[in-house]
Order: sequence, then C-alpha cells, then structure tokens
Amino acid sequence: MKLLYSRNPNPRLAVATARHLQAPVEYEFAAPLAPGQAARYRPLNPALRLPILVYDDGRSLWEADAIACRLSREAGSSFWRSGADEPAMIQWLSWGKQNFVRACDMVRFEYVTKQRYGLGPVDAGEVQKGLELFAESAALLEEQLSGRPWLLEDGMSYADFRMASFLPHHEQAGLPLDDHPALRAWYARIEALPAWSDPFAGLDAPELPPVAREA
Ligand SMILES: N[C@@H](CCC(=O)N[C@@H](CS)C(=O)NCC(=O)O)C(=O)O
Repeated sequence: MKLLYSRNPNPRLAVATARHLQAPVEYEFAAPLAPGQAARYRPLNPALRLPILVYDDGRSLWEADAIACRLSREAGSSFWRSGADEPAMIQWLSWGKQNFVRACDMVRFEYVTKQRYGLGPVDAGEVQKGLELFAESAALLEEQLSGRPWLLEDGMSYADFRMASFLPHHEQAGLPLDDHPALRAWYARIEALPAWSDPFAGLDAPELPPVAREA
C-alpha cells in the first residue's frame, strides 16, 4: 500500500497515524492541486485532496479518518477502537469535527493557509468566529481532560490524534492553546510522540510555501 501525502494538516495526521502504527505502507509525496496534476489524481480521489491510501490492486481510499481505520485494522491495533469503545471514539471524532477541530481550522485558515497561498487578507470577522468556537470547545475539552490524560477513559486513541490535527504550529496559527492548562498538557503528551512531532522524518516532503506576513 502507498500513502500519498503532503505537509498539510490532514495528510500530516495520516502520516503520523501510519508511523505511530508502524503501518506497512510506502510513503509518496503528492500534489494533486498542482497545475496539470488533476488527471493523475482524480481517479484516486475525486475530491483531489490528500491523504490518499492506494492499495496494491490500484483501488484507493481517501479521508484521513477512513485511512486511520484501515491502517489500524491492518496493524491489528486498538488505536482505532473496535468493540465496546468504538462508539465513544466516534463521539469524539464527530464532535471534534464540528467544534474544536473546526475552530482550529477556521483560525488557522485565516492566519496560515490564506497567507501561504495568497488567498487574501486575514478576515477579522472569521478569526473572531473561530476564536469564539475555540473558546467554547476548548472549555469543554479542558473540563474533560482535567480528569484524565486522554479523550477515552482507557488510553490514547485515534480520537486524540484527530482532535489535535490542526494544532501543530498552533502559535503561528493564532490558537490560544496555552490559555487551557489541561488541554495544553494533553497536547504536550501527543507532541512527545516522535510519530507526531516529526512524522516526515526521512521522507521526501518538500516544505510548504512560507506564510507571508500581512503588511
Ligand atoms: N476531509 C479530508 C480533508 C482533506 C484535505 O482538505 N486535504 C488538504 C490538506 S489539509 C489537501 O489535500 N490540500 C492539498 C495538498 O495538501 O496538497 C480528510 O480528512 O482527509
């Protein structure tokens, strides 16, 4: 199997997951949105996004969460829970995508993605909306993580990785993680994992364009 990736947040999450699981995949850098690349990648992912997992028979799977599920099964790991704990893990994936992860993405998009790809100035209104959702959802996580180290009672799971998916370079992204001590401590535990802190070690992973500062 081949895992197609770039350094952006969702493919980074997939690479970190694969490395954490020591999954038997080959890693291949890809740029489906680059000029002239669409025809090559559309059959693998009609949405032209990364990550993509390509099976040996040429079929493919896209979306980081689906890929994590597949790789965890392949590795015989409970990182993606099965059985009794699976609903609780899915609860956090589902809530996170609409709340904390979305808030991080909204703010990061303004300060990082738009500035990196020249998509326009920071929209203060969008930042404000994102920070409000961040405050609300971080408060919920802060309460939960004050009583236990990971989102699930019985230890780290893929839900922790997904919840943290937009936190790398959180200072640059303008995310006030340090205002929430239990949440900060939880993320420090994730950052302590080599698979998370440096998922691209030894891989061909061209740096993303720099983030331009607004004048
Ligand atoms: N919902 C998808 C989102 C995928 C996505 O938006 N990927 C972005 C990066 S975060 C992408 O492919 N950007 C182009 C690139 O990285 O070359 C997932 O979870 O995998």
